[in-house]
Amino acid sequence: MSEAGGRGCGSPVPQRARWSLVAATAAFCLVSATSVWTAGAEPMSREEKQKLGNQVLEMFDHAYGNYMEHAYPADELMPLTCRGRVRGQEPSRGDVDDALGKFSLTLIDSLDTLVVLNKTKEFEDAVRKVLRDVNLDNDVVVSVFETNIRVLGGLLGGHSLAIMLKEKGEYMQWYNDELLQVAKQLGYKLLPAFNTTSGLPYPRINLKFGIRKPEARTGTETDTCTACAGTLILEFAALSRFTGATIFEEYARKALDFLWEKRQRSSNLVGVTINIHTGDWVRKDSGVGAGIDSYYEYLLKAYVLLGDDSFLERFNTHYDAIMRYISQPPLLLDVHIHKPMLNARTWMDALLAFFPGLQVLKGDIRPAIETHEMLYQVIKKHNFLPEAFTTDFRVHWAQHPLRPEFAESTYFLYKATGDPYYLEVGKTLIENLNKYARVPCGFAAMKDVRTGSHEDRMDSFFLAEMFKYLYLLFADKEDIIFDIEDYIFTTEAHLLPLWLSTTNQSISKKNTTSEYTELDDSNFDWTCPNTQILFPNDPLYAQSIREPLKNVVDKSCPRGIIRVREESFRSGAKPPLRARDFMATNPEHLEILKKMGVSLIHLKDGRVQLVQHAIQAASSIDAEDGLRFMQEMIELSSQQQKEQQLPPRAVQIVSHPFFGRVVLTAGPAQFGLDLSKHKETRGFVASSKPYNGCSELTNPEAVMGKIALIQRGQCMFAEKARNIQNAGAIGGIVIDDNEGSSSDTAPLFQMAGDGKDTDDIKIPMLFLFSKEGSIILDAIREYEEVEVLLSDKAKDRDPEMENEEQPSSENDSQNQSGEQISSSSQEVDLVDQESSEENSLNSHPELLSLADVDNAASISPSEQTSNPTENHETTNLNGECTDLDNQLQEQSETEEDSNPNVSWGKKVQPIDSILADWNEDIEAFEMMEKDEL
Ligand code: DMJ
Repeated sequence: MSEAGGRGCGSPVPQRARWSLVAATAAFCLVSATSVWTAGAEPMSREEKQKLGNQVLEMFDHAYGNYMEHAYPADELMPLTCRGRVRGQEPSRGDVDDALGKFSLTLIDSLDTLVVLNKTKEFEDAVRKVLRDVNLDNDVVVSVFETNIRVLGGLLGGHSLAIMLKEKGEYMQWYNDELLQVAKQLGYKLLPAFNTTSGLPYPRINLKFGIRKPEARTGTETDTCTACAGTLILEFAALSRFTGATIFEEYARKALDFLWEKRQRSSNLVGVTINIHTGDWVRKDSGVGAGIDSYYEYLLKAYVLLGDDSFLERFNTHYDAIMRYISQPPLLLDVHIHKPMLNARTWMDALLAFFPGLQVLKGDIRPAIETHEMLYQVIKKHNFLPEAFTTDFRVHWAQHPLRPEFAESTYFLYKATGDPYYLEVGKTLIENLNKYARVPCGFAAMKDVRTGSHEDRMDSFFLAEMFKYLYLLFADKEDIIFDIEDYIFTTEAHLLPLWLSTTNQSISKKNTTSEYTELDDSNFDWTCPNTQILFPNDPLYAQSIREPLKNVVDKSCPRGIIRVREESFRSGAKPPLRARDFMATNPEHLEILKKMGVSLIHLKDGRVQLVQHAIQAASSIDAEDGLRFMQEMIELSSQQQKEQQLPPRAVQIVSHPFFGRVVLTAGPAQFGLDLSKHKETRGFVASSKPYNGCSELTNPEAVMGKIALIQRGQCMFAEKARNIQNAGAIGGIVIDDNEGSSSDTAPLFQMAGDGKDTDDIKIPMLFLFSKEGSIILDAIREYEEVEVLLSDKAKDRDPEMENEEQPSSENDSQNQSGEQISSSSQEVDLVDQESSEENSLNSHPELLSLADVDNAASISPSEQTSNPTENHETTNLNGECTDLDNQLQEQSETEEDSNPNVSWGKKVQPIDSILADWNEDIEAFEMMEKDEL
């Protein structure tokens, strides 16, 4: 450590102080930044900050209190049904459930948050509960990564603060390292996962039986994600250094060494997934979000915590590559590790929102401000960051599980700049959480940020991270009972003390390899950021960086911002044809296709099929353009398919005691009132008799003027609609008859018509899976009168909703924009889910097919998929639309000279190797298409 201490942050800085500067770079910046801050966003008064801090405390109590009351000792709270999530007792959600090990996950993940939020008494109780109740010997298969960051990290964070409190002399006087003993037990339980030749851990382990034994039911996996294998060092090293058992740090270091070895040597990037036996990259796309994120974070933080220069060298090497290839400010876009100038995606995932925070720690503030601002614009549009969004800021995956990454970056940027703008950002996050995610029994994840519908899910990281970062954002030093700068945040925001760097250091000494000394470190930044340099007498520095990005989301053009690699601009050549611009009737485009080795086949049914034979391309560069064109076409077509489907709708319970807080995701109908074009429909609910709604209702007086509940099955959806409409219902909700089905686990679908004219159906019809439906049925049992709102997007919950005491159903019918209710009934065949899904598929005959034909990809897009003029634009950062050709031309002029990689792709490659590369790309692309977060 002393060696590192001599090089970092200026030699005169004493070693102890240095850790603090590096670990809490942000705090260092704050000291300087607050002193220079004089203008820009209005400063926030101490009172207002305290008010917001108190609001965070109240919100935490609401989340934690409901978990403890209704879910504990279960792993997580299900905030809509107000009960614990116990693995095996709920329908499986796939990989997400691998975080649940029947070890009271949320309690452990919340331990150090309690101390940060000054709830010392509650912390003491919580530690006693962990020691009394938590069992680690469960026959359950868990994710090694999640168990490490949430449970091992939670126990170590709890232990770190327990010993701090004990030392202070008031609380935890009875504590004798008991949490550390539990952590050690867990550490030993995870070790069998490392039994691979590479040293990379298996992704999952059975807590009771380990791996590979038949009873373990795991250990046959071949791949893991880079973050999964590369996010262990902080917790494992802390465990080793706290206990003296060196094995943990050794194993984590070995895994990191292997990943470093396997980096793609020419780009210095890593892929998303790796084979744990061979070390081959399974997915060769690379970004800073899902699958890789915390690998980078842990390299930098391992340097901070352990003082080992090799980690900083590795981090800086990767960071340089990230900034060269992935960073396209304000965007961060995935690329291929072998062809890093080639974008692998046109969308970003929400996990990358942590990156600006990491850039602050690194001291690279400008791009951090830019990316954070872009993300904030997306949040302002959708209230939350959708799980994935496109380069032109449309929603790609609409969920939001209350992730904390954006709050984390906001906190670090505030610490670095002292700019009160970031306090306002935090205030917006608090408001949105209360307005859209708060439910009577906690906070519910967003199922769809566009509709405001909820998922019955409150992940433990919400308590471990979100409240910590939000509270710290508004807290002054005296609001926290210990010095936060003495600790480093793990990726789950658990706190590890920096003094660990000088304790039990034997492992780091042993493992210093010679390779690192060979690295050219002339570009390496060994110093901490200095706000005096970052903001040279310019209090408006951060604001001036944000300003051009203010409208980046609203004014973005449909085309989005897509980088095109340099060789596309080779002298005299036009930029390559983009899939969005392609017109099958444009002779010039057909000529370009031919050059790229792409042939166009007119099929009998009117569709066209594109097939690429790389060998027929005019040159290797044209062939590569062709490959990219095909990839874009695949992505474009699948996007178009998604867009052609009706978006989900929302059923919002507005009566007492819900007052709009519970929003359920509902499937739309291809018939009846279109809720996206009409005012929402509001009314009390009533069950129809017969419940399946397949014949004339026998209780028309009960459903008249109300929203009828009908069970799925036995007849067509349209028939049910007609029957309830004839009885005078103003809307209908079809509830799935498959018990236990849920939109958490099954894809939503649209209710198809009956193949005949359905214009006679005037009322809105929505579909709920059984779990969501039973929330309404339970509410009726408990409160009798239950009023709901059917809409395309949940209405903002406002005080009005709580005051509006049960409006009459007559008024509700008038809300229907005077729609006439006509009656007509038709005899139809029986229908089930399959047939209605089939109908909706049939309405999209242009569905894609992707095939390998002699090293060629084929695709069948519709002929009308593009518009040559409307889309021939991209956006600049001022939000103005500019001509893509000009922009690319300008870019090429500036990049040609300066970019050392400019010759990449101009190299003449043997055709065999190009073909092999293309096949790899196609495989990777197919893999990405299947990939989910
Ligand atoms: C957290 O569990 C950790 O931050 C992890 O590194 C990735 N993200 C989740 C929360 O989004």
